[in-house]
Amino acid sequence: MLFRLLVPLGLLCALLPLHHGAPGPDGTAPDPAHYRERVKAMFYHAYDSYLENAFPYDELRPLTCDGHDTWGSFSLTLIDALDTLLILGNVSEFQRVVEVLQDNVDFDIDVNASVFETNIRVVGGLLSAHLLSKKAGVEVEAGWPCSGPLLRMAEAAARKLLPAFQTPTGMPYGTVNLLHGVNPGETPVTCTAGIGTFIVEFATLSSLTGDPVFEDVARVALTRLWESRSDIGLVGNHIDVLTGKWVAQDAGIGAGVDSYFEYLVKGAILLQDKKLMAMFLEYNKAIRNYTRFDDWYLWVQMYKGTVSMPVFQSLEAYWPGLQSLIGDIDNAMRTFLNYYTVWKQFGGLPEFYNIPQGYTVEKREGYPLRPELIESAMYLYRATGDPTLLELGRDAVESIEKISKVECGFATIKDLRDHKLDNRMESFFLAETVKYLYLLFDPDNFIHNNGSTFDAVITPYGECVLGAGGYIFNTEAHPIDPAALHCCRRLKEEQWEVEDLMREFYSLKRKRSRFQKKTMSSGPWEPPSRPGTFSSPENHEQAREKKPAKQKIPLLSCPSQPFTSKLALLGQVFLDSS
Ligand code: DMJ
Repeated sequence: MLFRLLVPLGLLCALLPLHHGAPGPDGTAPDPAHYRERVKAMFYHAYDSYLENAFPYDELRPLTCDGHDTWGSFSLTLIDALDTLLILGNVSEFQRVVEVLQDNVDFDIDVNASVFETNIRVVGGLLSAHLLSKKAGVEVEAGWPCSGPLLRMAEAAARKLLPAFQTPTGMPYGTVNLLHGVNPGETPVTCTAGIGTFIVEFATLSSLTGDPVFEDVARVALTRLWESRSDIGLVGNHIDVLTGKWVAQDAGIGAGVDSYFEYLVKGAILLQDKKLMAMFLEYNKAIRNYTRFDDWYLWVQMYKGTVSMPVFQSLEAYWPGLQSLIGDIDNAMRTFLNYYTVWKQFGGLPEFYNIPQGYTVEKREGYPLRPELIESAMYLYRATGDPTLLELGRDAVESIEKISKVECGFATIKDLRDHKLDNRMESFFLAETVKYLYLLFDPDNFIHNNGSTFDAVITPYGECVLGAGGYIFNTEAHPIDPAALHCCRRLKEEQWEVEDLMREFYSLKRKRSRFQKKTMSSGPWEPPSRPGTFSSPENHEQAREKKPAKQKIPLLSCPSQPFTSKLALLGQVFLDSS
């Protein structure tokens, strides 16, 4: 029986009892039921408007009530919003959209796309929706979750990204043409996050499809980044993927780097990979030593550790959530509260905030409805039940509705000082911001499952457990069921089995030819009575006992086993009955 009992600290945190509805400091905790409805209404205000005014374009333009392509030409908002539909309980619309996407989205297009964004939004969105399809009542095909239309789409999109990884360092280019591959003359300078943010989606793809190429390229890129860290253990912001030289040497936890750290932790939990976690913990030490001041995180020179920018960026607000995943709740709360003061000051998080001056930074006064602080509030509320976290949720709903709601959706806030708006609604608003808000106020959502319920699914490779919880959100908030990574294992194991047989075959051949040479030189050759046994009669006996035992393992069977839901929380296929 194959058990993986390494329950990560973060998961334990997620299982802690919560104290819903406890009064806040002012005695009035926000009412979760009320805010659930408000968040739902926000979602449909934006989503319906996208469908009506912008589909099939990537994004809605909320001020002109039309659409435009931004990150490709993928109907991106629809892909990004799909799993949010299920989280809000709308299975019929989920089912409809699955059909719509199959009919409308094509990746054979002459478009220069961001490798990073296509991965996190398109591949991540499709993978997550694929894995949630059954729960959403989609009639899945035989072989699901190891096959299915959304998985094929995710794979097709990811294959379009693979040429970007063909560099001398294995670190990918930032942009790829979906039809022609990497453009000649493409800049070789990629940001750190654009190199280290693939393992969650790509390892999931490899596990489901049986093709190791995705996980392999993601791991090579991670290893190269790790090897490129400075002597004091920090990474910079941009690197030349042809030479491996750092081009921008600012080290911090925000823009350009953020999801690299996030994926070391999430990759470690998803894959139960201690090496990835060890890398993160090393970085964490250096980050704390050189960049942390009073629970703020600054930017420093990666080789010297000297402060280069005393700035907080709104993208950095994912950090307390990440800290909570490694069980560092106290530090997480302190940093969260620092960031929350900035939200209170402006009714949103400006892109950059000058910490010593306590004010926005020129040309970075906007708030494009980002999710990060709300994301951290959701994780921390799961871990602590502290009502302050609901208060941030309440403030977010109130201020987003007040400042950014327009007739055709929600508009990016161009400047938090005067509430001027921009004609843009990024797809992450429906993928992340609304989703994390809803999950903050919905303690009973299936996403928060603590392993007390689950679905046992029969796959062509045996029985596996799905939907037991422990979901890992990719950096675009698309939840991946970690159990799913074990459902299609047989594909891999079948490959290994074949490789073993090949190895055995060739080693026999080699031994036989050696034997032939030997016997030919010492006398007439006779075939050995049993292949592979050239010596004593005992060996003949051992081989006779060994061979049938090996043959007893059928290549494609996976008998079910009794199990407990808690142990199955991270999911696994039970391989034999012993
Ligand atoms: C999203 O696309 C992802 O969360 C990414 O990691 C960072 N930027 C946006 C949200 O702010």
